[in-house]
Amino acid sequence: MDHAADTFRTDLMTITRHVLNEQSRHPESRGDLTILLSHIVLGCKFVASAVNKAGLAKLTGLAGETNVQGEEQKKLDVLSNEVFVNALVSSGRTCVLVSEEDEEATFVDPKLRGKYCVCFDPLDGSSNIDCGVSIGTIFGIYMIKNQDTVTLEEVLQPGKDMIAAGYCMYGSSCTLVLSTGNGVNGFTLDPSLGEFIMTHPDIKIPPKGKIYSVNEGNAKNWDTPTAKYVEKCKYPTDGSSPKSLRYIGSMVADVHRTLLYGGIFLYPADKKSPNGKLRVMYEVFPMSFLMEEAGGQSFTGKGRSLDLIPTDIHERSPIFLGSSDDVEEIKALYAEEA
Ligand code: AHM
Ligand code: MG
Repeated sequence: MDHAADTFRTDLMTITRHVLNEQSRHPESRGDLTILLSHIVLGCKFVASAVNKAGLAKLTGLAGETNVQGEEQKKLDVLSNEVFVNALVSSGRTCVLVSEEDEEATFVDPKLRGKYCVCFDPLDGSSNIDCGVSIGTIFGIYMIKNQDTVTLEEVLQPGKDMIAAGYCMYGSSCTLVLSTGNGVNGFTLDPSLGEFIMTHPDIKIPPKGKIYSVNEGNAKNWDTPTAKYVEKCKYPTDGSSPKSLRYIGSMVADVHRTLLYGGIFLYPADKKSPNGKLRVMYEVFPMSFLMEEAGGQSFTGKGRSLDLIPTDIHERSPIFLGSSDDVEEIKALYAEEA
């Protein structure tokens, strides 16, 4: 009898093994995406470790903190951006980077260029950093036709053209959720091995959920369909039970719960912010890609989120995403309004 196997899982599906398996489904592939993803994974491990130590190392962004050497400490979001920029550039597989932290897109030195464009939010959920609540990294990957002549216009592609997307949540555990266009899988960082191990194979969102997630503090400025929808969540008229409200204020954590438990996450437009708050290229698109790959839907109030064609790298859009039946309801309310 195999006693070791009783106590330990000894055949682990690491994220590297999974990505290599995916690669073998494309015999023409030269492994570039595999290399790029391994650099992103390294970035996530680095940021996870910095987030874990943040309180101790005084990295959390309390303005003006200095360390014992008297050097100014970098804020965690600035540090995370540097980590990912370095990881992506050094992969030799990227030509353009779009980061929430950088006003302009970064065009990689021609000598280090590869065929991918990566859009990312290195540390999302800024209001939760200093109090130790879950935060995360979000990324989306596009292929560029010609890396030597790439222009900004080519970077402004609709979300449906992405070839991979994912997020890493720095929470009670560190979880990386990834899709390369063939379903969605979740991996949890085993700190003793330093490896992401598959813990959530082939994630499918339940078709209908019991939770809605929105910043209700903005309700005074909502449009009619959003207001009607949230009213229905609280006072259903079809005899069903009211939905529960859960809102963390970190998109990665709110979307992760929505993906696993079902329900709907909303960051709608309101009178003060007609385009909502969340950014198309590195928040709305990657999360919408994952949601659709898991069998859910993502809607902007006008149409499918992944059909948007951004005109600016930091453009915003309203977003309603989650269980298919729940998103259908909000779509119907917007259709009534039209
Ligand atoms: P950030 O990029 O400044 O961190 O803002 C994005 C975050 C999302 O993680 C979250 O969904 C949203 O802002 C919460 O916003 P609000 O505080 O308005 O509810
Ligand atoms: Mg953000």
